[in-house]
Amino acid sequence: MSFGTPLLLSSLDPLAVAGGADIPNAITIDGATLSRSDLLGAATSVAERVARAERVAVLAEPTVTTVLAIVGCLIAGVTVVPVPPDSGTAELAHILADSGAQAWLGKAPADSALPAIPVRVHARSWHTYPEPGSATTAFVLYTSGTTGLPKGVVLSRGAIAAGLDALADAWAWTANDTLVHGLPLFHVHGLVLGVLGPLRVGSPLVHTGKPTPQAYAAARGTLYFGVPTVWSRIVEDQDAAKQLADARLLVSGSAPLPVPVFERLRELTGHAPVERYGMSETMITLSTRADGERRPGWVGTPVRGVQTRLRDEAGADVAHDGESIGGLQVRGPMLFDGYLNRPEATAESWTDDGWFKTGDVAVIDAAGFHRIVGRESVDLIKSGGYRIGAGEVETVLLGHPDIAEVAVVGLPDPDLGQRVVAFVVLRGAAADSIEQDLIAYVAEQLSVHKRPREIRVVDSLPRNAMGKVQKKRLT
Ligand code: MLC
Ligand code: AMP
Repeated sequence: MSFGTPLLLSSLDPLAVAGGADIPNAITIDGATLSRSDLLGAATSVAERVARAERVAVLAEPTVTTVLAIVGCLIAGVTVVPVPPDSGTAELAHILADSGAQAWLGKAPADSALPAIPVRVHARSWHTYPEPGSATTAFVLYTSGTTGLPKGVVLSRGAIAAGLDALADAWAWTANDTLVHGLPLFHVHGLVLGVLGPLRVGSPLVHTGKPTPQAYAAARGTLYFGVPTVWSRIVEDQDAAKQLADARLLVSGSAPLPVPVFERLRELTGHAPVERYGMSETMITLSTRADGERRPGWVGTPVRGVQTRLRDEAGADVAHDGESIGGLQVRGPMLFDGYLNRPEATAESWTDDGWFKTGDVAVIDAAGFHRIVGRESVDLIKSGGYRIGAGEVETVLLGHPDIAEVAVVGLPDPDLGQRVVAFVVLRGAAADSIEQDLIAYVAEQLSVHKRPREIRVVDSLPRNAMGKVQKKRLT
């Protein structure tokens, strides 16, 4: 292993495989298991096909093909744009145009104008490629902002390597672990931590498809990743939860873990979950530690290499006294390189002295423990761990002929944390099925997880004297 080096995936070095370090069950996904040497041989064959491209799109279904496409690109130094497999037409068109992806690698959506480079699951190559430099872009990950279309987060190999090594340190994650999760492969959590993490550490991965309580229980791993919705569904299924007692570490992140879920998980499994905090732009910057305190409602201390601070609205320092609230700013080696094609948005997200403004508000106590209090903007919604921009959903709904005005908010939800609710003012009488029609309309344009769960038809939206919608009054 090579912790501390900037060489992403150096533990996939063919010499290690030839030297007897093969792992028979390196990855299990979609019912198939690949050994490390199979994975390496097949991914190198992908690398040979794709090596002349600069940037390719991968329809990130949880399959062997997706894993091979991504690892092949990492070997060849080609940038991957992971695309949510359920992307609607508007979202897909934006991601392809903005990213400049030259081709699909693996499966392509129907009717796509881009060429597709096939991934041959059974092909093998043992060619060796020089390790691309750590400044090479590994991924452009699309993520929603408060307004406008999703922005492409440019993540380098060096940032990913630093981020993964810091987590291996915090969680005492080693080749003796078996990681289990069933998260999507187009975000930091499921893809970077959940696929590249085990490859770098050398621990087998079991991807469960959907992250159901039964699948988590059956997988018999040592290390489990989940968003809070996954954990809250697991504690509802006592039998499944009790089967996680043999695990080493249960890790929650991507959204706040409700304290009652933390407590119930501890009761049923005997494990206090590790909570960690991150963003697409920063990877994981805060975590409780395998060997440290786990405090319900708190996300722990900075991981290796990270510094944090709190600032008030005027930019002044906020005390680390466990009570004073401020905007959380971070810096460290796992941060992104900027938003693709968006120099202004990139500049706005950094302070003049080089700290990244997370947009989250937090408190820090005297021991350096952090609690995330919420977000600065009501327009970024977290539902089931997915980040959804209210503005993006509003823009789509305003394109529907029956809608005169719309405000999209995230209302508290016991299962999803927040659920997407659209308050709409109609232009006139509409069909009885208008609510279902509008939900389906959003799913056609964006990803299905961005659909409102509820549509509420209202006569008018609450506005202030300036005419701005007062979203806090929409409950
Ligand atoms: C959903 N459904 C709807 C609907 N929304 N039907 C009608 N209208 C709507 N608005 C349907 C679904 O299609 C599904 O149908 C069924 O209802 C259940 O949907 P669900 O409640 O959404 O459950 P599920 O599909 O199981 O999804 C829950 C979940 C998912 C937790 C599995 O939200 C998830 O995978 N979240 C992970 C997000 C994530 O990885 N975030 C990380 C970001 S990175 P059917 O027919 O399919 O059953 C990051 C950095 C960090 O944040 O810190 O990690
Ligand atoms: P994303 O870019 O999808 O990774 O979303 C990042 C956002 O998720 C952060 O800015 C936080 O608002 C939220 N988040 C991630 N992890 C946590 C956590 N452990 N607790 C609270 N919020 C979290």
